[in-house]
Formats: sequence, structure tokens, C-alpha cells
Amino acid sequence: EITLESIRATASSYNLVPGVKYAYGTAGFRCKAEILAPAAYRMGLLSALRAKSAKAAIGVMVTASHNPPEDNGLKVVEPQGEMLLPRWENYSTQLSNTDSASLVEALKDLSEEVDVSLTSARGKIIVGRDTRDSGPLISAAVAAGAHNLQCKVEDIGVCTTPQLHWIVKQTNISKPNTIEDYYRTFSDSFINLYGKSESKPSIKVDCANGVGAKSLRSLAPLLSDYIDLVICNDGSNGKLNENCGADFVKLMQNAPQGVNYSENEHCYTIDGDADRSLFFFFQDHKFNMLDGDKIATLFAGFLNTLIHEAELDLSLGVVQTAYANGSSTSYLHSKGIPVVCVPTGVKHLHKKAEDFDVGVYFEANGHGTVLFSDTAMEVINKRAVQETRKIQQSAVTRLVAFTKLINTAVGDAVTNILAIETILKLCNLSPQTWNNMYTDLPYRQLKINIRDRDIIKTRDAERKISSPEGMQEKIDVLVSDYSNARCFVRPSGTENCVRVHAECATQREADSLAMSVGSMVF
Ligand code: NG1
Ligand code: ZN
Repeated sequence: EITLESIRATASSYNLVPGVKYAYGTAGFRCKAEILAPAAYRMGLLSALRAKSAKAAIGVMVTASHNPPEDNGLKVVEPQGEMLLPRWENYSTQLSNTDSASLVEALKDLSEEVDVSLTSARGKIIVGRDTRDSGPLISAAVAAGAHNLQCKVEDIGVCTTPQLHWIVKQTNISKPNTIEDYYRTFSDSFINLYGKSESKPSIKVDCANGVGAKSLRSLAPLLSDYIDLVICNDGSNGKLNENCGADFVKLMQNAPQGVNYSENEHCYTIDGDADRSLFFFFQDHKFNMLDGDKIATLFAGFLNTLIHEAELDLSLGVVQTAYANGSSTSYLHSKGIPVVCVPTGVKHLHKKAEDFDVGVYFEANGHGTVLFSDTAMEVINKRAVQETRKIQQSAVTRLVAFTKLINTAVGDAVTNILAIETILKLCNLSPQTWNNMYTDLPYRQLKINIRDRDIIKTRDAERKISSPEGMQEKIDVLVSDYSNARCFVRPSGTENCVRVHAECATQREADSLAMSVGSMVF
């Protein structure tokens, strides 16, 4: 067959790199860009097969998010805009490590296993990439793989990760699905709910020298009657993720370079592929950061109030990970809002959030969104038409508008900024009032490089260590020396390190606990 012949021919340009073992982790593949192409080619083949089996559009995003510019990565997006199914993650790891000579056999086996013909003409793949120099080469490798299986490829070029997720989802439900549609949809939704202000506020966004700058530059003119978006670190003058971006700010608990702030100004920082955002402001020259937990409580509080005012019978809950600040969890409990903790990684949060009618999920680092169940959408939209009482009607109208301002496919730094600004305005909240809803417990996070991070196994949503034996007991002993303390250790899913996270009553204690647990693990 022509197809199989062409695989043999193309594969020889994408031979495996000796000694390199690929693994599809929490964020897909991540490595130095120079060794990614063989995996990217194989993922082109696999995504084509996934598209054929789903009879739908599948997304492939080429990005290494907050990692350094010389890295790159790749992840696959399911038809509804979600992360790749676990079963297919395993196939991805297997196929990406299959040498060129065995690829045809491996593909035949896989096509039998998933029960879809290699020559099926259904489905297509949509490829996007961030601003990394290696992006075009990696995208081309993906396309080469997909073309070998005669799968349609649509390369949408440079885009944010959430834009790609949104485009894939919209494509599969036959709704407007171009990048221009994305800008129009979200700017219309924003304008509708935000409305005019007496004085036009200016909002500064640290774009980590990445693709977020492109997105905001396209949105800014559409919003210019309502807000001024000031784009900082747009890539013209600095390196991707270097001394700026959401990951840097969260880890250093410090302001990014390249943002000339004024007191109390609304500032945001986003990461290299624009799927996370954090808010910050300066008061008396002091830096204040409002992280994913603060955003989750803001969203949950706002939505909870509207649901009550509208007298709707809908369940609302918040999904967090072990990294969530203990104060945020206590605060949500005090408001009667259920909170669930799941392992790190958006796919776990997303899945759990689907258990609620309105599920708010956020990682502390700023990655998150809100999901509205089909039932919730039906109830809300139906009530919006029927309700005649004033207060209830106003609440339900706001709810409808808010659902349109959220990128429900995945956490979206840009649309979340618009949603946060809207809530702050509608609720008349200053950064201080928002920040003072609860006070973060001081914390310290450390990265520790050990030879084999995989020897550490965790349980209880990564809050406890199950192996090596005895390690958890040692941590417990160290923790018991501190007041109000919490500490956990887990292997990173995206970097070659183990992360230690300590939370205590004071910063000094958090630093010291993290250090002593860190040196014990090391
Ligand atoms: P790892 O490397 O597994 O800790 C990091 C983030 C996650 C998530 C993923 C995917 C922290 C502590 N971890 O995972 O929250 O965002 O990257 O990008 O921030
Ligand atoms: Zn990211």
C-alpha cells in the first residue's frame, strides 16, 4: 500500500535519538527541542489515528509553556477540547519510542487494537504552536506523520494553547471556529457584561515574552472603548519566560521584570503559552500577588451569589490540588462551598469539576476555568427567558453572560483576565478588598534534582508519600516541629525534579521546613 510505503520513506528522516526515552506526561511531551522531532513525527501518525477513530478533529499543540526557550513540547487535544485520554497517553509513549523500522508493524497493531482502519478518511488534525523558534520544524514533523496516513492537517500557526483547545472544540460542534471568531466571541461577551465605566481603566499584562502578547494585541483594539490593555514583555526585547511570566512570579513570589507599575494598578502575569494567569498589584511599593486560589475563590464567590440570587437549584464546587493555599480551602469551607483535592495536572481537575453543575477548578499557579454542566446550561438559559422578578432576572442574566465569557475547553489566561476584570467591576472590588478576603499562609516551594525522581510514589492526592517506605514518617516528624504546618513532596510530571512544598504560620518557618524536608529527600 502507498501509505505504508510512505511511512517507511518518511520515518527514515525521523530516526529515534539513541539513549532518548520519550514519555507522555502531565503536559504531554517536554524536552530539549532538538530531540523532539522524532516524537513529533510519531505523534502525527498517532493523532491521525486518534482523529480517524474519533471521526472528528483532534488538536496538536506544540509548546513547552513556562519552560526555557530552547525546550519544546507537544500535547494532543481531544475533540471536546479536553486533554488526551489516558489509554491514548500510553499508546503515545509506546509509539514515540518505536524505532523507524518497526513503525509500520506498530501502527498496524495499534489500528487493530483501537479498531479503526489506517486508511479511514475520517477526521482531521489541527496543529498550533507557540512562539518558540523550533515550533515550525516540530509542527512540520507532526504534519508529515499525519500526511503519511492521508489525514487532513490544518496548521493554524502561532496561537495560544487555549485558543487551539477552543478551536478544536468549536470545530467539532460546527460553531464559529477561527482565531478571529475567538477574538470576536470573547470581546463581545466581555463588552456585554462589563459595560462602560466613567474612566477607562488601564490593565497591564506581563506576557512572558510569549504568544499571549499576540493574542492581547488582537483583542486590545476590540476592547479599546472599555479598557486599555497595556502589553508588557511582548517578546521584542527579552527572552521567553526569562525573569518574567506566571511561573517565575509564582515561584519567586516577586514581580516580573519589565512592568512599570503604578500603585494599585491592576496587573497580570501570564505564562509562555497563555494558559495561566495571576493578578498582582503594588500598595505602598509592596508587591501583592493573587494566585489561582484567589481567582478560584473570586469566581466561586461571584457565581455562588448569582446562583442564590437567581434562586437556582444548582450545585457549585471548587476543585484544587495539594498546592492550594490552606487559607483558601478554609475560606471556601467557611462560605459553605464544597472543595475537593485531586492530583496535579489539569486533566484531573477538569474531570472532577464535571461532578458539579458549576465546577470551578484552579491550580495555585493560575491554571483553571469554570465548567457548566449541560443541566446547568439548560436551567440557566431557560430561567433567563422565563424569569420576571427583577433581582432574580438580573442575576440570571449575569450568569448567562458569564458563561459566555469563560473558555470552558481549558484554562485560558486571556479570557480569565477579562472575567476577573468583569467581576471586580460588577462587585465593586478593589485589589485590596479582593486580596483581604483571606490571608495566604506563607509557603516555600523547592525544586530538587535527584537521580531518579520516579522512586517517589504518592497517595492521597499527592499529599502523602507511599514509597520509599519510611519517608512519609520522617516528613511527619519534621512537620510536627512547626505550628500550623503542612508539607508534601512529589515528583514533577514536567521537569526532571522533585518538588517540595511547605506551608507554615510564618515565612521563616516555611523556608526552614522546606529546606529540612528537601535535604532529607536528597
Ligand atoms: P509538575 O511539573 O508536575 O509539578 C507543573 C505544574 C502543574 C501543571 C503542570 C503542567 C506546579 C507546582 N506544577 O506540573 O500545576 O501546571 O506543570 O503545565 O506548578
Ligand atoms: Zn502553560
